[in-house]
Amino acid sequence: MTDLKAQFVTLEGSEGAGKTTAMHVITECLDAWQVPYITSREPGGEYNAEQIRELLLHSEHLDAKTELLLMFAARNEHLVKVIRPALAAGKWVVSDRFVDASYAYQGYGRGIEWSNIEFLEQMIVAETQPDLTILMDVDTQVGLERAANRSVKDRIEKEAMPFFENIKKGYAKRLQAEPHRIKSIDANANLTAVKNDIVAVMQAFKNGLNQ
Ligand code: T5A
Repeated sequence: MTDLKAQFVTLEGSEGAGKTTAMHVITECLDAWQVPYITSREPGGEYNAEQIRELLLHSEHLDAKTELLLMFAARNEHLVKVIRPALAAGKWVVSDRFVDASYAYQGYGRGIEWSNIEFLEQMIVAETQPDLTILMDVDTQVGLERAANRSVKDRIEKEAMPFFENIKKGYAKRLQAEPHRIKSIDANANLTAVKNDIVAVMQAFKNGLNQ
C-alpha cells in the first residue's frame, strides 16, 4: 500500500456524459496504486440521503428552491456520515457528483442565484472541498441520446434542451473559476480515448501529490 494522503475526488457532467465508465477507470487507478477508497454518489450515498434522492428524482413537482435545499440536505447527511469519516480514516472518496452539480443544475439550470448556493456551500460543505474533479464534457445532444437509450427518465431528465444547454454553461463557468481542481475530459470521444484521458488526469494528480 502506498502512503498517499486520502483524497476527495468527484465526477461531474451533464446527462449521459459517461460518469459510470469514468468511475470504473478511476477505481482501476486506485486499485493499481493500492490505496483504500470508497465510491459514492449524489444525491444519495447514505441511507437518509437516498430517501431524499427518491423525492428529488421521482416527485411529480418540486419548486426550484425546494430542490436546491433537498440537494444540500442530502449532501449534509452524505458529508457527515460518509465522506468525512472515510477521509478521516485515510480512505479516498470518489463521488459521482457533488457541489458543482448544484451550481450547474440549480444555479444555471433552474436560475437560482449563485450567491444562495455559495451560502449553502459555505454552511454545508465548508472545508470538505474536492481535491480533484473530473468533468465529463459532452455535447448536450450526444449526452441526451446516450441517456435516452437507458431506462425510464427521472424528473430532471424530463427537462427540455435549453435546461441542459444551461447546465453545460454552468459547468464551464465552474471550470473557468477553478482550473487547478477541475479537469475537463472530452466525453464525446470513443470509450478508449475517454479512458486514456482519465488515466492521464489521475496520473498527473498522483504525481502532484508526490511532489
Ligand atoms: N443533480 C445532482 C442536481 O440537480 N443537483 C445536484 O446537486 C446533484 C448532486 C442525478 C440527477 O440529479 C441531478 C443531476 C442528475 O440529473 P443520476 O441518476 O445519478 O441523477 O443521473 P446522472 O448523474 O446524470 O447519471 P447518468 O446516468 O445520467 O449519466 P452518466 O453516468 O454520465 O451516464 P452513463 O455512464 O450511464 O452513460 C450513458 C450511456 O452512454 C454510454 C454508456 O455505455 C451508457 O449506455 N457511453 C458511451 N457511449 C459511447 N461513447 C462514450 N464515450 C460513452 N460513454 C458512455
